[in-house]
Amino acid sequence: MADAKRILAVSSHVVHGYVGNRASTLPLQLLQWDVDVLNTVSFSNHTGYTQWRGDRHSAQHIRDIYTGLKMNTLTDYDVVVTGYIPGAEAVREVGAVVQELRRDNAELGREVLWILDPVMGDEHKLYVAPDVIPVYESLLPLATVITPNQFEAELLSGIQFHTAADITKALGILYDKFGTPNIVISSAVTGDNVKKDEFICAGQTLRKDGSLVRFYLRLPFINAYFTGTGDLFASLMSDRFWTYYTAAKNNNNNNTADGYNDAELPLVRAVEDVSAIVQAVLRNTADEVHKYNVREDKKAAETGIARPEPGTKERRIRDMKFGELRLIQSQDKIRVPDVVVKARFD
Ligand code: PLP
Ligand code: PXL
Repeated sequence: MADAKRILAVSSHVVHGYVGNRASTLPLQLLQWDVDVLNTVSFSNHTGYTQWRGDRHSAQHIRDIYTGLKMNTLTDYDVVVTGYIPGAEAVREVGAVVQELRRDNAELGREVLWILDPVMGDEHKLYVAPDVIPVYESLLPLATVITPNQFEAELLSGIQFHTAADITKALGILYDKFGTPNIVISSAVTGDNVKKDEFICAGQTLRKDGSLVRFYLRLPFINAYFTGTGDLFASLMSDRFWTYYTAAKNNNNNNTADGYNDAELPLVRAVEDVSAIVQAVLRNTADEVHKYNVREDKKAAETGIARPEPGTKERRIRDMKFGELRLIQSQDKIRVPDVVVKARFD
């Protein structure tokens, strides 16, 4: 039997639905990871519903939980993935915890990868406190992989994405500012030179010789907005990047600069796999949402009782739960992705 793969997932807990750690845990377990789950908040549901109850956990709570793990020598992780942490102090504490556990592991000759999803907002809106931004800026240089979405990449680079060239420019700026060796902008939609039915996932990885490789995937746009997609993306990146990175580390018998062709670089292969899985989950989810809408429209026509107007609170309360990611229903695609879109290089 292969050694156990251990990951610490630091993100939100919701009682209902699939965001944060609730979007990460099942996929990682399906991929054979022992997942340790450190929750940064405990909410009834995600905040996109606009109404929720529950608490944020303090920086002290996060530290306490880590201390308990450490007392029992449970901190020998292969990977840490961090996501939704809505307060600056808590982000700072998570940063301190990751640095400490990396130091402890390094003493034992173990490398701990850090997949850092700088969760700050989406769709032009910040959904964490603004003082979280500088804390993330201080942590990005320490991460192995960062996975900002478009909003976060624009915020951190200071570049608005009007064209695909802006995405490339932002990747360069992010590297100049933070030096993170692996950067993935999980999804971006630009105005003019991208077809309406596509979006871009773009990445940049540092080769051993110090050069940067940039790549992008043009993926079919699924016309629906789902919460938890970024969390799913980051957790799957943790699995795939670790897998390809570890294989690359253990195999140096190739003749290119770091033993790999560009198309075989760990980040490139990871992004291809992860995009395929996320697309499959979103397609399943969008199909179910469509069926739900057809059903509701039919019911409204039959009963003569109209559905609440789109955009109203009443409609949101009714519909939101049908937009939760269909993870359990997508487990075959999570285990074995169907990669059809390959990376292209600038
Ligand atoms: N770089 C990035 C990040 C892109 O997204 C694209 C196109 O989508 C390009 C470069 C260049 O694309 P093309 O060669 O299709 O013009
Ligand atoms: O997917 C980001 C996210 C994670 N966790 C919680 C959220 C959100 C976004 O709304 O509310 C609790």
